[in-house]
Amino acid sequence: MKKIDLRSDTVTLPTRGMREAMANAEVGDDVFGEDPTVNRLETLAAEMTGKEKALFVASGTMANLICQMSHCTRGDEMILGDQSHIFIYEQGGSAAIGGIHSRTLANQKDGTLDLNEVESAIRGDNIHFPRSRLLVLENTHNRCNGSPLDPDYMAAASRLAKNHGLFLHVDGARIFNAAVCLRTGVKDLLKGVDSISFCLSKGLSAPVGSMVCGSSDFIQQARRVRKVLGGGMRQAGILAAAGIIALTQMVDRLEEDHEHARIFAEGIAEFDGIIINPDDIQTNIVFFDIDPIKILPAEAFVRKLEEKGVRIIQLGPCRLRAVTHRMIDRSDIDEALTAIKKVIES
Ligand code: TLP
Repeated sequence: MKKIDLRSDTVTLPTRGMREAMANAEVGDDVFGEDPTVNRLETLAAEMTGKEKALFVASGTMANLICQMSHCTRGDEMILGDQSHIFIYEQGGSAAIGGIHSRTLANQKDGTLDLNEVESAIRGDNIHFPRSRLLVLENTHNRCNGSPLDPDYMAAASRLAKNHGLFLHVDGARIFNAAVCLRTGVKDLLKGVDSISFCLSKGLSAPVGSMVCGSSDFIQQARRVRKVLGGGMRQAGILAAAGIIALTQMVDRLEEDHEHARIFAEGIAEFDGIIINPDDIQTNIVFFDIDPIKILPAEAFVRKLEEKGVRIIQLGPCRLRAVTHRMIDRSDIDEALTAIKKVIES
């Protein structure tokens, strides 16, 4: 049976062009800075984000941790959203490995933090307090329906951070989805940002890897942190070759994923017992709630849907998520909607 895998955009497979580029990549030892393909990818990522330098790393989780540990020393505090990936899904590595204290604020529905609340959370100089050092935003915001944070908000957050001597890090795992959705340049979203991490291996379809971008000094420190985390790779050009294709050929097509997500959201909104406002869906992530009385408990719903060849994931007692990506075409969306209808009716 054909599988329609909507669990995540991380399931995208490399394209044929990526595989060819990987097979033919010119490589060297990247810990010595001698891998020409990694160097090309890093130059490209820095250019595209408007930062001085970039660093190729193994994953989004590693990228975020490297950024936190490059900005903060042990005992420093970072302010971040209570729905952020860093806070919820990164095993508390900030504290466990980085010794960084998390001050969480409620994410608003659109993924932003209330900047007045951020300002109130910044600590004064007091021997009892940790030092406020870092503000973290997520763009797009995964758990807030993949919402994009717009350039005005990003600029306001950056001004606030600067006025109070804080660094601003953006977990931009899906920053290209944000830029495509808002029809703006990634550079415009990141103007006042000190560091950005983004993933090559989600909608952009590379098999492995994330980028960290920032100033030259910051990246020098990030390179040290990557090494202590065991992330210094050797002939990594084999992976970077796919990353170059991800950045040069895969960005514009993200719009198609957003369109599919929108059609899917509008489709499921028609079903009694599924709770979603399709207007909340702007990029490729569709969160929705299921009424366990009218339909089925979420776990059973996911299981029954999987029996029909459609995979989604449960991310809360009644909360489900479907993500569109390159391996999903328009007919898959229709098939997924038909399968959901059948499960509801059965
Ligand atoms: N997100 C994954 C899961 O971990 C939930 C997904 O399927 O969405 N930042 C954000 C905003 C992310 O969504 C993710 C991955 C990461 C960082 C971590 O990236 P990886 O998986 O490369 O460590």
